[in-house]
Amino acid sequence: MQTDVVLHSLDQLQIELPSWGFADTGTRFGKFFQAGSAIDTADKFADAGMVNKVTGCCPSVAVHVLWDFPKGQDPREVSVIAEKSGVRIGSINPNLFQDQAYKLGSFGNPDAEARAQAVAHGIECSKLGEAVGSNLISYWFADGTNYPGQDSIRARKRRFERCLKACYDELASEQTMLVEYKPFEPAFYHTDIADWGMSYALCKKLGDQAKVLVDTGHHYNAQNIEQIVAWLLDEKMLGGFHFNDRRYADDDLTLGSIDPYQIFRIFNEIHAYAAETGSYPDIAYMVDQSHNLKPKIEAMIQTVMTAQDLWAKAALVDREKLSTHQQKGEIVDAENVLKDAYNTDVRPILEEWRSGKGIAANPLLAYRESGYADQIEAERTKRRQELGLSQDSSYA
Ligand code: PSV
Ligand code: MN
Repeated sequence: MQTDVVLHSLDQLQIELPSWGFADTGTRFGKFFQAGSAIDTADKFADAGMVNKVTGCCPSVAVHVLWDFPKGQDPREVSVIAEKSGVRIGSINPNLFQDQAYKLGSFGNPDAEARAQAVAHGIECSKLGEAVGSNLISYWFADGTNYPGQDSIRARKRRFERCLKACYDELASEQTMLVEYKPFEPAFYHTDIADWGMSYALCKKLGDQAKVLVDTGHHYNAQNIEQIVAWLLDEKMLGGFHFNDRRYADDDLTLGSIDPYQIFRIFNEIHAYAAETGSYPDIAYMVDQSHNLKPKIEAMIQTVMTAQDLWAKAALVDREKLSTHQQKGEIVDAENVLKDAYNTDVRPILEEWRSGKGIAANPLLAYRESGYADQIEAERTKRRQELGLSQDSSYA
């Protein structure tokens, strides 16, 4: 087994956690509350810090501007809070979907005033990123239409081009704009950036600082995501991932819970690219999950452990052997090279990597034994009472 190769590859996998994964959230039908859920941004960082502590690979937290930066507070104070919990602020996520002005969209809205508001928010997010030392502005749009004829698809596309450009032009030189796509929801007839090709076309027009973000849940059933990843890598247009799994739509299930082999195949493309070019591409690996039923912190640790497990397996693919079989058209053998790697038990290597970092062999167990869950349940229940908050008064 090529242990060194895997150990080195694990050092490349830093996974960003979403601040919105620690607060009470739910489906549009209702929420099920957890006593230990985060009340405020400091709680979210503390919980993310705990996940980072036991996994050793989650040093940053994605933030949602509207939910994590209370109006009037100096954003730098928010980064100080993050640092106290042993994490830093990662990608900045503008919120271009909750304000009433966005009923007909943000960048695609037929109303120029609504578009101007959206652009101003995008620019504000880049400035905020600069203030807190974040280089990633991650755009997701709820934009689209619900009915044929509701708006001109091409006119909306051009509005998007103009608005994105206005935000892009204000990026600091070290910032990257990530553009996420999604085929449907909340818009149900057409989404303005429905797939990777649309995101790619927009980013290409903007310039080198714009890249495509692949949310694994934002595809139709049976879509070959690893092919999209391979193409984007080859075109140097892959900026980041939002990790989750899906069975039907954008289900935000735990990574690899439904189709772990798919995640393995995606990671395999990244390792193949690294083997060919000599270095790992600069990609932001981010979780986009918000658990309603599972205990939130445990679910996050489970996700990170699954990502590492599948990443390590994919790093084990024997590239030389694979290439030889591919050249000779030995299809069964080529496929088996992938299967052999996938079926390898990599837990001993993961334990070795963790022991090198001075962390426990089993992060989930370490978390359970830490007593953190009991502690935050008691403390946050008491704080809710003191503040006179009902359970669903958390920010997000
Ligand atoms: C939308 O479904 C999405 O995937 C976007 O990334 C958002 O930023 C995130 O979920 C949280 O709303
Ligand atoms: Mn996402």
